This record gives sequence, C-alpha cells and structure tokens, in this order.
Amino acid sequence: MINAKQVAAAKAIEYIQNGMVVGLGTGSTAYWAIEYAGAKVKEGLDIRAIATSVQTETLAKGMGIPIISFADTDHIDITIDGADEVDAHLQLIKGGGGALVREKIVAAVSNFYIIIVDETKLVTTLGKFKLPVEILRFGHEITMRHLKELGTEPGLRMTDNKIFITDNGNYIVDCSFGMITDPPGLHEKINGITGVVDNGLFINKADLVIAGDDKGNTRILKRELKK
Ligand code: A5P
Repeated sequence: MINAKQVAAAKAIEYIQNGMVVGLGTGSTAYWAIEYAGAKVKEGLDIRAIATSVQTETLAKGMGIPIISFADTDHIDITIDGADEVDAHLQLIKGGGGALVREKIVAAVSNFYIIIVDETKLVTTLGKFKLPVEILRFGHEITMRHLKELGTEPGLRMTDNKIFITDNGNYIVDCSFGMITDPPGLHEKINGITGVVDNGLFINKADLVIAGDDKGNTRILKRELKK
C-alpha cells in the first residue's frame, strides 16, 4: 500500500528552491520530507536548514543537509512540518511528538509554512486529538491544577514509564477539551497560565496543507484568511 504521509511529503518538496533557508519539522510525516530533501541535496540542491528538534537535526545531518541556527538567519523561506489535526480553517493541533515549542518558533518566522498530513488528520473541528501543552517542571502540579480549571483532566505524558522530557527540558501534559469551537480563545486562555510554555494550537500559521492518501493522490488546501 502507498504511504499517504510519503505522498504528501513528496509533493511538498516541490516547493523548495535553490538557496532557500528551510525549516524542517518533526515526526513521522516530516521524516519523509527530510528524506526527500536529503536526496535532493545529494543531487546538488543548495539549502540550509533549521531543525525543530534534536531528532530532526540528527536525521538531517545524517542525510547531509547543512543545519544552521537562528544566529545565522533571521528568517526561514519555507517550512515543511506535520500536524496531528487540521480543521476546515487550517487551524492545527501539533505536538504529538513533543516538539511544539520549537515548531512554533520556526513557524513564526517562516515566510511560507506547509503542513503535510495523511488525509485522516483532516477534521471539521479540532479536539479529538488531545491538545499537548508544554509546561515548566517547577510547580507543574500547580500549573496542572490551573489547566484543570479550564475544564480538562491534564495527563502528564509518559514514555517507558518515565515522564517525557522535551528538548527544552520541560514536561508535556495532554489535555482533552472536547470539541474546540474557539481555537484562538482556548489558545489565549491556556497561554495565560503561569508555568505554561506554549500549547499545540497553531492559529493562522499554515499557508498550505497538503493531504496525501493511500492511492497516491494529494489534496491541497490553501489559507483564505490573512495571517
Ligand atoms: C511533533 O511535535 C508534532 O507536532 C508533529 O508534527 C505531529 O505530531 C505530527 O506527527 P506525525 O507526522 O508523526 O503524525
């Protein structure tokens, strides 16, 4: 069977041009974009990249993609990243892989932000996927209590029976808010809590969403609202 994530990534790579600074996302869909970009670099494509996680940086370096930092550039021409959910207005839930804060910093300075997903991630309203929220370790019990007051049961993310630690040294709590009918409003409320670093709602960030399916087709959704 054709891999829908791979299909979306292959399409997104067509947008990368010689000389660009490219933001590289994190996760199993972004993985394919990094693979394809690496192959193009081997063929002579001249790009420099900013990685959204340690995992992506290691992967990209292994593929021969030159990695730079924000000391070397103040902008990114194009970023290709995955998402956990995409709604009808191209609002996103991200952070399933725990890289949401670096991903959002990269998104904020990306002139063109492409999200690649398999088509099952397209939803009418966000909220089936639990919203990841990155919080400081210090006082996390208090921060979680404040999140609870917003009407969720925050769950501290664990991996292999250990608390998951982000690349920034913080915790992630996964929060169900039911159907999220007002993503910008919820985003503001969560980020208003002291101890929250950021949350996985990406509001008005995506310029283009490329959804692949397992027959090899892509659907391209473009932003209508202004950023
Ligand atoms: C990483 O923190 C996330 O934002 C990913 O981009 C998101 O979870 C999608 O991951 P997959 O492509 O692995 O589904």
